[in-house]
Amino acid sequence: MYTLLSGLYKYMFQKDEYCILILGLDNAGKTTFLEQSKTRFNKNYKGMSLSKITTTVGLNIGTVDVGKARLMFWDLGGQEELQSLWDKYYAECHGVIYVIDSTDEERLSESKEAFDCGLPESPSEQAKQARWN
Ligand SMILES: Nc1nc2c(ncn2[C@@H]2O[C@H](COP(=O)(O)OP(=O)(O)OP(=O)(O)O)[C@@H](O)[C@H]2O)c(=O)[nH]1
Ligand SMILES: [Mg+2]
Repeated sequence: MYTLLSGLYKYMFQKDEYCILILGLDNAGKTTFLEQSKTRFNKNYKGMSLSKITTTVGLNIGTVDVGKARLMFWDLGGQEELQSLWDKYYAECHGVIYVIDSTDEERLSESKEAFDCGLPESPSEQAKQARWN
């Protein structure tokens, strides 16, 4: 009976959790995107003033509930010295959002290079392996 009830409770209230990595160059707008998403989807979240957002040193985590899914966003700093950390988080995530500042034309090729170098060549294989190991 307990198993039945706990199964029903989980079915009704437990959310499926997914980890989403937010990547991109420094100053691309990753943290701003995360703050906007939290404000839009989390009813009781008041949001912080966008002008108060400063460069991310390390990792910034934010959670957003969408329907029956709980999305845990990992917003990584985009500075060059932090880009070497991207692939370590990449192996553990379910999805990636790559943010590009389309108005910063001078850095578009740098952004492409960071995307090509910062992530493994065969993403799905590496992600699958990480999940099975
Ligand atoms: N006009 C405009 N400004 C934006 C937008 N998104 C971000 N910004 C501004 O761009 C700057 C950098 O934004 P962040 O969100 O801190 O960028 P980031 O990608 O998190 O940067 P790092 O943490 O250094 O990797 C801030 O001054 C933001 O206010 C946008 O959509 N439009
Ligand atoms: Mg940031």
